[in-house]
Amino acid sequence: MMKYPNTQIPKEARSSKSEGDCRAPERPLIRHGFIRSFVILWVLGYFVISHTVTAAVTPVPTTVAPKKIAGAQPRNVVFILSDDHRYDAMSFMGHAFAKTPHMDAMARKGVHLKNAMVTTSLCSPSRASILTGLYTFRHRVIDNQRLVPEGTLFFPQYLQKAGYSTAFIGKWHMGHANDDPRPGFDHWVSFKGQGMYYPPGPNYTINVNGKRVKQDGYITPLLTRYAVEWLERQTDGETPFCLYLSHKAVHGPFKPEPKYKGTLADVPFTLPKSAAQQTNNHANRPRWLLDQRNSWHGMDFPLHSGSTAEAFYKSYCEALRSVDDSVGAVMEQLKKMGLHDETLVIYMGDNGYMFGEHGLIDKRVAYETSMRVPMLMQCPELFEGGTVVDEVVANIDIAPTVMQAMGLEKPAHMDGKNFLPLAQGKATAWRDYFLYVYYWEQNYPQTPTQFCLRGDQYKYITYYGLWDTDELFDIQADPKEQKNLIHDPRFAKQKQQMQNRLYEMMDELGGMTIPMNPPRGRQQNKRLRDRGGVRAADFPKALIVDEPLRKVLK
Ligand SMILES: [Ca+2]
Repeated sequence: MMKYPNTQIPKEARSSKSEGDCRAPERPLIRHGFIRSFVILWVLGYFVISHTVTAAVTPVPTTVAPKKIAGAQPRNVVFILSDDHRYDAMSFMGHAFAKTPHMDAMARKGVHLKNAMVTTSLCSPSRASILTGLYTFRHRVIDNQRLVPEGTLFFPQYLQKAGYSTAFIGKWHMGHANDDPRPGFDHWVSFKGQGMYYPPGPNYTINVNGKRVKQDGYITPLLTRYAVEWLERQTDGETPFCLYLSHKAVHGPFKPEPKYKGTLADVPFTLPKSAAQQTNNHANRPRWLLDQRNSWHGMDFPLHSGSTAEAFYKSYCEALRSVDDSVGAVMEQLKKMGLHDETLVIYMGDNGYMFGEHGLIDKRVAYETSMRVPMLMQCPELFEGGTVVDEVVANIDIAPTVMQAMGLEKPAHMDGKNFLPLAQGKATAWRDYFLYVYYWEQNYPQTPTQFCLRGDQYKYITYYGLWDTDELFDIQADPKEQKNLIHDPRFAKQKQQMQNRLYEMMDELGGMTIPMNPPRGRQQNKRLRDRGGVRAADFPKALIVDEPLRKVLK
């Protein structure tokens, strides 16, 4: 198992280095007095330490310089992204009512990466991680409200520079302001912000290669049609291509295609067990979580509506049918072109979604149903059908993986790793812990900043900047994350180890600053009075004492 490379100077070395500098007799600074020298050198020493930490992370370059892997044969890639598709809403996963025959076929004929996660469970940050190969604290796209920062590099820029054919079709959603073509794509079909399932009026248009074009009907088959038409044009047999098909579905409010609308109305539905107000362990769950239940992102007041998790979940799975059809249509087109066996197709969701788990709807949080995503991969020339990958792969790994498949080296600044060898049974160093981050935004104030470290057995979550309880779960014994072990003295050592490792990783990866944005957009902060909306939740039991901790202050 691989640990993230720690290229920092160890603590002992750091302190001896700055002490050594202080003692260096030949330094002219020493002549100006011990105290002044000490202060100056302490500052210099601090700079060396800060510089050392920053230097552990390779900066994003200012130029795009693809490096071809010697002897590698570039492969065509189709990357299909859906929006908010949770990891288990596929029929081959045994889901109660989701129907996904084409995704099932991908799992059967290809690879199911069953522990795929996102480093931040939110549309724009996750999409930025996919496109840049970077953690959120490095690309700094922390909410859904604005454009990417200046200097952001998208992996298709490398593909384009290498002479490959590239297309982006669908939802971009990093900023609402415009849908202009972004760098790295020869062909562009997109729309502002979230896009619309149906055109909201006769004059509504989308952007096709810089031209305003009317949206012709329901969005998912329309994007599929644009994708298939572009594939049809990739006929020279020499130029490798990369299609990035990015669906608007199945983002809420969920609107299924007419042929699927209402088809799940009568199927039985059971809320997840964690939706119940717990009695046994409820006392040590975070206050923010109990409060969120009655909020825009809670099951008691979902999107400030009188609707239910059941109604949401059913229309979501109905809308998913069209995304599944899209997967089938792309596969069919590749077959028609004779490229089916040699093309790498990857399907993925941009973040998870909850329908009553922990009393919540939506994503953002570090619980499994939020941070896990579906991921499937197919390429008969590379992988045996029915392969299952257990290792944790993530959105940051997509860029290095696609680049590897297309015969290009991973640029040194990217955080992710190529996961192709995992699916081929080849020995490869891999991560032992997975790091998750989410940053508070004023628009949805009910979800706090959180950092999470997920290992094979334990998951540690800290809510940063909040007087509340952190959480520790044994995700093997308690996969539904119902029993917060953080106040159990038997797990004190485990908690400490996880906490230490979390901050070590943040330090190694350049995550020890919290990115911030000025507020923008509406705030969804209402509570429904008749569901206990006036009062906040009780403090966790473990934080309450009955006696003063010290009788007298000495
Ligand atoms: Ca999303």
